[in-house]
Amino acid sequence: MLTLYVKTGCPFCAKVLNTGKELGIEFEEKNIADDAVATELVARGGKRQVPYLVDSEHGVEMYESGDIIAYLRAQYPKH
Ligand SMILES: N[C@@H](CCC(=O)N[C@@H](CS)C(=O)NCC(=O)O)C(=O)O
Repeated sequence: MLTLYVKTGCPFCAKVLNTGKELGIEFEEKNIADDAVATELVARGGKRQVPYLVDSEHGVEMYESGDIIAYLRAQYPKH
């Protein structure tokens, strides 16, 4: 399962979501507009910054849109 923490209007999040669309990946999106989600993100990753990816299948979690996109392309290439 792939979870992506996002924020409405965040261009870095949009870049990751567009790459996901291109690769045919579905994310569970969690929006930090909800304070409980923002608190969950900080507890999980250590800071309030989106996008933040959680790939529970592979035990991978990361910030930084460029790193997330590179990871998705490597781990989930389009078939
Ligand atoms: N270098 C980061 C920049 C991410 C960034 O600046 N995210 C902003 C939203 S666009 C953020 O998390 N701001 C904190 C907040 O909105 O609370 C990336 O490429 O992912």
